Amino acid sequence: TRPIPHPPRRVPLLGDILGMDRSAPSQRTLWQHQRLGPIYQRVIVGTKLTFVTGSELVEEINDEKRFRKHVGRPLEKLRTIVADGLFTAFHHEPNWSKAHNILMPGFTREAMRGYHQTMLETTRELIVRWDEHATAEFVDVPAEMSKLTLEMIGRAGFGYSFDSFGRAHGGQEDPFVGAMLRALRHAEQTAIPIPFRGLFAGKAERQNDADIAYVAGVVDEVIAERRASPDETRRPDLLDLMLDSADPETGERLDEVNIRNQVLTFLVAGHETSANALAFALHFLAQNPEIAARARAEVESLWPGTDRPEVSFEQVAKLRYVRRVVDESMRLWPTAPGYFREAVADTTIGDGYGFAENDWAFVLVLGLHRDPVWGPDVETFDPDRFLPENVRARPGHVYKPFGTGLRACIGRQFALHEMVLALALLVHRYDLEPEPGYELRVKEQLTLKPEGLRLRVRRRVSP
Ligand code: MNH
Repeated sequence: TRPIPHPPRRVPLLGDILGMDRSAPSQRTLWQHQRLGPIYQRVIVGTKLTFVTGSELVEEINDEKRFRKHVGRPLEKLRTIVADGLFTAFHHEPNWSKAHNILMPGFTREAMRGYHQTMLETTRELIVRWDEHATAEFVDVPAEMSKLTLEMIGRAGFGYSFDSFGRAHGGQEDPFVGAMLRALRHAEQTAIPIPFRGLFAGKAERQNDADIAYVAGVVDEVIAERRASPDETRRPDLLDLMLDSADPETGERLDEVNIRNQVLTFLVAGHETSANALAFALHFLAQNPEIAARARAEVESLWPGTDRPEVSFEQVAKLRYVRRVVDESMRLWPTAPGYFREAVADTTIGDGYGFAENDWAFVLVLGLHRDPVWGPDVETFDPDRFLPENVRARPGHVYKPFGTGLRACIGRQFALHEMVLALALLVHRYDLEPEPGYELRVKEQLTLKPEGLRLRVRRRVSP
């Protein structure tokens, strides 16, 4: 084997601690790759952190026979909230395959058909609000998209509304949302070690315990409510699947605690990534009027001259250009910036980079999506990269916004349907105007998000 490249300046004992950036670790890692090549390693006090981004190396690391998902430190931290839920389960935990088998029917094309109307109505509620308030002011795009996607997964998955667009909370968000987001941020902050943090953390820890307890209590109520009033006539949603069906392999059902972990997992994994991807897409549309015009031409051709389009399930799959806008947004800014893999047994990748069993690497998708196979102009936003002939000309493993293998995103179809639908309705109804002088800054909180993105939305279609 040969040594993996590392940053130039090693500090005695501590190792490669120089040049870390806690506030933007993925963007920092992208920059390191640009200097050090497709694989590099930091050794910090004896702990190896390996980063991979090159197309050929990623192809090997994605090989399910040689590598599997690794629950990296940020995911491990989330386990205080969601334990062995699908996203954070270790490969050997029996609840993973049980829950996977039970929930898969909730993510088929037929299941999407069942969620479609809910997604449509939720987007219409957002539009009603934007019509009332937004035209004069700038819209806080990431915040609004976050409400939208949280409502979509809450309602479609569990029949639960956070009342994000209502006035029940005097314009404030549901306390569940605040508690969940605080707990998430807390898990993230403790994912990166800071010496002596524990000494000052008493108050934050107590708040966190209270937040987790509150969130768990709300989910238990949702489950209890459903148990008390089952509805046989409704299409089964994710909650029904978990309450009423057994794993075909083992014949076993999910236990109460695991169901709660899964509900929280879906609320967490299923809303911020989609919300931020939608926000990036709206940014790129606002910045590229000719691309927005093409997207608009496509939606206009489906719904000419109507103010309130009746969007059918099948029509969403016909929005090929809008879909390419979504795909290209996730290429430049994959909102899940990467994923962890670990070696199943001792192995080497490339020409001789050694991995012992269980050694892990972080695949920086942010960098993979800028690999030379994408051409010379990787920073340019160009949806036509996803024209079928261009997709066919590239290897499949260079576009991985939803991860890879057995543990890839179970919600991919859900996310694509909601994003294409919402984006189509928004460009159909509004002209998007950027805030003068805004330059994209990307904030990292587990997911990537366009920081401070505000747009003015002007209604296009008159009533
Ligand atoms: Mn999602 C896993 C990205 C939307 C539910 N998701 C993953 C992984 C990536 C990912 C990457 C793999 C992580 C890893 O290897 O450690 N997910 C996304 C993106 C979007 C997204 C970029 C939107 C855009 N995800 C959604 C939605 C849902 C969802 C929507 C639910 C409705 N995701 C999951 C779950 C997992 C997951 C659950 C864990 C799957 C498993 O390990 O079995």
